[in-house]
Amino acid sequence: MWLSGGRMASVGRQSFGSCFRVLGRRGCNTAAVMPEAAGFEGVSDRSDLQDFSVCSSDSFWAAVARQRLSWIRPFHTVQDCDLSQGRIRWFEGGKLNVSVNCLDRHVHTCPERVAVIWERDEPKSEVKLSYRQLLEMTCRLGNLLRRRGVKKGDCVTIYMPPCPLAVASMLACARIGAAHNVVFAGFSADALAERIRDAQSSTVITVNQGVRGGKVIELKKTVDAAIQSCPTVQQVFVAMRTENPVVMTAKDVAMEEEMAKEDTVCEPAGMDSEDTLFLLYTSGSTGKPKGLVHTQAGYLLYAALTHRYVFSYHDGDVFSCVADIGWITGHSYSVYGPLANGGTTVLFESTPIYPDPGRYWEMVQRLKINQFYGAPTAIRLLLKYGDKWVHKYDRSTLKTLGSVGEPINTEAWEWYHRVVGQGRCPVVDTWWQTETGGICIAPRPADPDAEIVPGMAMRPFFGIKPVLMDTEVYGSSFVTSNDTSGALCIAQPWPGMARTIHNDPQRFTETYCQPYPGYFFTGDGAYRSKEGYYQITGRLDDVINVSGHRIGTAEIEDVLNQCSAVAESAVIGFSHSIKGQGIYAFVVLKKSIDVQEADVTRQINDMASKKIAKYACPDYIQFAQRLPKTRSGKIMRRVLRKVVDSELEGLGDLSTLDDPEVVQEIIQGHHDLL
Ligand code: 6R9
Repeated sequence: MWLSGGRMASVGRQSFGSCFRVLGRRGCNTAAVMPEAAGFEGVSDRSDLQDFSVCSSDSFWAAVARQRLSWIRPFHTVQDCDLSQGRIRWFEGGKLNVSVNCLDRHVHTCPERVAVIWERDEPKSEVKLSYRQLLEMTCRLGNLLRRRGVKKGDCVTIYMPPCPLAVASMLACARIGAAHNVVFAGFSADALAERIRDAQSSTVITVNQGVRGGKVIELKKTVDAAIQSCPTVQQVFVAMRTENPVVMTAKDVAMEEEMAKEDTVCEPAGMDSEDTLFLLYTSGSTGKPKGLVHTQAGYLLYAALTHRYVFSYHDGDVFSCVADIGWITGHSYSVYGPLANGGTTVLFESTPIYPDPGRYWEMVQRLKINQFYGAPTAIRLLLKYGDKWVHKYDRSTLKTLGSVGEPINTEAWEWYHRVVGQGRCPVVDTWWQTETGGICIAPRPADPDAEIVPGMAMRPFFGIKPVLMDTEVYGSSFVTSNDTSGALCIAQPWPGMARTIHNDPQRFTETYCQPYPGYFFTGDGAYRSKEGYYQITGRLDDVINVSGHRIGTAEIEDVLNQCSAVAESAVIGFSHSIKGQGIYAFVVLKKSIDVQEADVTRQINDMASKKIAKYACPDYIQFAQRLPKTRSGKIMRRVLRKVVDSELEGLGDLSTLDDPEVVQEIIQGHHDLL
């Protein structure tokens, strides 16, 4: 798998002036790399194609969009974007329907091909649905939504675990022109309510109960509690995941019963390219989650293209992304990417260790999975259980292994590659975000024998131009040299990127477009190696990543500060061997209240799981008399981070601290806690 260095030179090329050059090489193999690129003049290999996709971005995306998507009406303008203004518009004038692209066109050619394999929590009880069946399910639901008043432009909240009805719900919204807002079914009633209110949904779709790792989860009850504070909600569709009846109220609709009455044909709405396809909430550096807006054509195209080329997906392959559909990874690589490509996608409802740590690999053997896409936190967990759980099962069908959500450490990468993939499957460490819509940096596509460096995302995808900015100087120009680090930005728009933040376009511009005017700022730091490969080094803002769940420290602080005995708090991330990052909370109690620390700890954990989700509970709580603050009153998180990381040598300049003695108290408290 080791590649000659020549190919890499183009990856690291940073010159804006170097527009696409016709290299005049003979023996064109571009069609083999990417059939859509067959007509590009002067492009004779993958490296040329990468250059072309960036330098002649409009020609590239126009050709790919025409060939990959089915249009009701062709677009007249490839793009109209100005990153400095936060204006991002692709394929205007075009009309299409996303559900037709994901279903109907495959039903015409191969109705009985398996679209979805639902790997239920109960092992060996998978359910398969053909494209024809998934289309019928989607149409019945689309008709039901329409009959019950859901219109083009409405936003439906979906609170369901991964299952065919959840996929059909997403596609039914797309069919009738409604947007969806999928909320991770591990979120609490308060977190769900906040998202329903922000999205102003009048319809919620859920299941009676969820089942995960053998445990029953009361999802319908959570919805009941959430909608108490959501005046917009008029109806709740309830599907039956288990046989246990739940109390139905006047707002509730028995989903399967009502769907059975509907027709299996549903007229698809003609949607403009830039109509909203979905909202998806994600954490930022303030307490309030951001509802990122993704639109129709550009998102679908980018999800489909990255799915096919990053994972080398071929017709007939079985693709398995084990992320929950409540995250962007589930949207792009369990649902939209694979289905737009007419693929077979596995929906995973369980956990990596249920009923035992062989679950993934037993599933790979039974379902003959060809591409497996998972999170480093799960790989690190499984690694600790030993190789025997992997060796027990036949993994010879596997061709590509993927990793997403957080940096993958070398030990986990090596184990994934050597033990799971028997050293013969490329491991693609894929970097991207809710904001980017799809994978932006990954080792593939590249020549099949191209080098892959452990723990590095490496190469930009077609049309992506990463740049590194000097973190000390906001608004500065990008760094051109290699073997350097900086703030990761993307220099030009691509079709999959989020368009705005629902209800808060100004926050979108401020967060992503203004820090480095004219560039999309990702919030991550990255290193570019001598060869021009990218490695993500972590967030530059106050966002941490717990087991792949992205969460703002401000969100957790918000909750802690609501506990009656808490005067103030500061939350930071620390390095954790399985979760990637853990949560460390510094808490100052109110002097006026007499409480036991153990009671406050209990209250904090209850509040964090009630207001956000279980993963938001702190791993450590350090009670302190006061926090280190600057004279202007800002908590010096840098100092807290250094103390927790035991880097006492590098505490840095403490001269702006109001009272430097606090630092000694904090160090002592940390010492006592461990
Ligand atoms: C897809 C997804 C995005 C943040 C992102 C970064 C981190 C994602 C990564 C990675 C290192 C990778 N991240 N992939 N860090 N290597 N391969 O995870 O979206 O939930 O929005 O999180 O996750 O910090 O900025 P999202």
